[in-house]
Amino acid sequence: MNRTAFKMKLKPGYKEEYKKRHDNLWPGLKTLLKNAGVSDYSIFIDEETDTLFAVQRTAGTGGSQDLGKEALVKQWWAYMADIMEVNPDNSPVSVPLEEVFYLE
Ligand code: RM4
Repeated sequence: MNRTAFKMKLKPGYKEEYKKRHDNLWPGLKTLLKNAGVSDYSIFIDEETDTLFAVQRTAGTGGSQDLGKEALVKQWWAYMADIMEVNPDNSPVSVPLEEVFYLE
Protein backbone atom coordinates (compact mmCIF):
# COMPACT_ATOMS: atom_id res chain seq x y z
CA MET A 1 0.00 0.00 0.00
CA ASN A 2 1.25 3.48 -0.88
CA ARG A 3 0.26 6.90 0.40
CA THR A 4 -0.32 9.70 -2.07
CA ALA A 5 -1.32 13.33 -1.61
CA PHE A 6 -2.27 16.16 -3.89
CA LYS A 7 -3.87 19.59 -3.74
CA MET A 8 -6.84 20.98 -5.64
CA LYS A 9 -8.52 24.37 -5.63
CA LEU A 10 -12.06 25.26 -4.63
CA LYS A 11 -13.77 28.37 -5.94
CA PRO A 12 -14.25 30.89 -3.08
CA GLY A 13 -17.35 30.49 -0.94
CA TYR A 14 -18.15 26.90 -1.84
CA LYS A 15 -16.84 25.01 1.23
CA GLU A 16 -20.30 24.05 2.49
CA GLU A 17 -21.49 23.00 -0.97
CA TYR A 18 -18.32 20.98 -1.50
CA LYS A 19 -18.78 19.22 1.83
CA LYS A 20 -22.50 18.59 1.13
CA ARG A 21 -21.76 17.00 -2.23
CA HIS A 22 -19.08 14.77 -0.69
CA ASP A 23 -21.29 13.83 2.25
CA ASN A 24 -23.54 12.49 -0.50
CA LEU A 25 -20.82 10.90 -2.58
CA TRP A 26 -22.37 8.72 -5.29
CA PRO A 27 -22.37 5.10 -4.09
CA GLY A 28 -21.13 3.93 -7.46
CA LEU A 29 -18.14 6.27 -7.28
CA LYS A 30 -17.32 5.09 -3.76
CA THR A 31 -17.34 1.49 -5.03
CA LEU A 32 -15.26 2.43 -8.07
CA LEU A 33 -12.61 4.13 -5.92
CA LYS A 34 -12.43 1.18 -3.52
CA ASN A 35 -12.21 -1.31 -6.37
CA ALA A 36 -9.40 0.79 -7.86
CA GLY A 37 -7.43 0.34 -4.64
CA VAL A 38 -8.09 3.77 -3.12
CA SER A 39 -8.78 3.84 0.63
CA ASP A 40 -8.31 5.92 3.75
CA TYR A 41 -9.08 8.94 1.53
CA SER A 42 -9.41 12.34 3.20
CA ILE A 43 -9.71 15.84 1.77
CA PHE A 44 -8.96 18.87 3.95
CA ILE A 45 -9.46 22.55 3.19
CA ASP A 46 -7.25 25.55 3.88
CA GLU A 47 -9.92 28.23 4.11
CA GLU A 48 -7.38 31.03 3.77
CA THR A 49 -6.56 29.94 0.21
CA ASP A 50 -9.47 27.62 -0.70
CA THR A 51 -6.87 24.94 -1.27
CA LEU A 52 -8.02 21.34 -0.90
CA PHE A 53 -5.47 18.82 0.36
CA ALA A 54 -6.20 15.19 -0.44
CA VAL A 55 -4.42 12.20 1.05
CA GLN A 56 -5.20 8.59 0.28
CA ARG A 57 -3.80 5.11 0.34
CA THR A 58 -3.42 3.39 -2.99
CA ALA A 59 -2.80 -0.22 -3.88
CA GLY A 60 0.02 0.79 -6.20
CA THR A 61 -2.14 0.94 -9.32
CA GLY A 62 -2.67 4.71 -9.28
CA GLY A 63 -4.97 6.90 -7.25
CA SER A 64 -8.26 8.72 -7.60
CA GLN A 65 -6.85 11.26 -10.03
CA ASP A 66 -5.72 8.51 -12.42
CA LEU A 67 -9.28 7.29 -13.07
CA GLY A 68 -10.26 9.88 -15.66
CA LYS A 69 -11.06 7.21 -18.26
CA GLU A 70 -13.91 5.89 -16.11
CA ALA A 71 -17.30 7.23 -17.26
CA LEU A 72 -18.54 7.68 -13.68
CA VAL A 73 -15.42 9.66 -12.75
CA LYS A 74 -15.93 11.88 -15.80
CA GLN A 75 -19.55 12.43 -14.71
CA TRP A 76 -18.47 13.28 -11.16
CA TRP A 77 -15.79 15.68 -12.36
CA ALA A 78 -18.32 17.40 -14.65
CA TYR A 79 -20.75 17.65 -11.71
CA MET A 80 -18.04 19.25 -9.53
CA ALA A 81 -16.65 21.56 -12.22
CA ASP A 82 -18.87 24.53 -11.31
CA ILE A 83 -17.24 24.94 -7.87
CA MET A 84 -13.63 23.89 -8.51
CA GLU A 85 -10.68 24.94 -10.64
CA VAL A 86 -10.65 22.42 -13.47
CA ASN A 87 -8.81 21.53 -16.65
CA PRO A 88 -10.55 21.74 -20.06
CA ASP A 89 -11.72 18.12 -19.59
CA ASN A 90 -13.33 19.04 -16.23
CA SER A 91 -10.73 17.09 -14.25
CA PRO A 92 -9.82 19.05 -11.14
CA VAL A 93 -6.48 20.85 -11.36
CA SER A 94 -4.43 18.50 -9.15
CA VAL A 95 -0.88 19.13 -7.97
CA PRO A 96 0.98 16.16 -6.49
CA LEU A 97 2.49 16.78 -3.04
CA GLU A 98 5.73 15.31 -1.71
CA GLU A 99 5.61 13.53 1.62
CA VAL A 100 8.16 15.04 3.99
CA PHE A 101 7.12 13.29 7.21
CA TYR A 102 5.27 10.14 8.22
CA LEU A 103 4.70 8.58 11.64
CA GLU A 104 3.29 5.08 11.51
C1 RM4 B 1 -12.98 15.45 -5.39
C2 RM4 B 1 -12.33 15.23 -6.77
C3 RM4 B 1 -11.60 13.91 -6.78
C4 RM4 B 1 -12.53 12.78 -6.35
C5 RM4 B 1 -13.21 13.10 -5.03
C6 RM4 B 1 -14.22 12.03 -4.63
O1 RM4 B 1 -13.67 16.66 -5.33
O2 RM4 B 1 -13.32 15.22 -7.75
O3 RM4 B 1 -11.06 13.64 -8.07
O4 RM4 B 1 -11.78 11.58 -6.22
O5 RM4 B 1 -13.87 14.36 -5.13
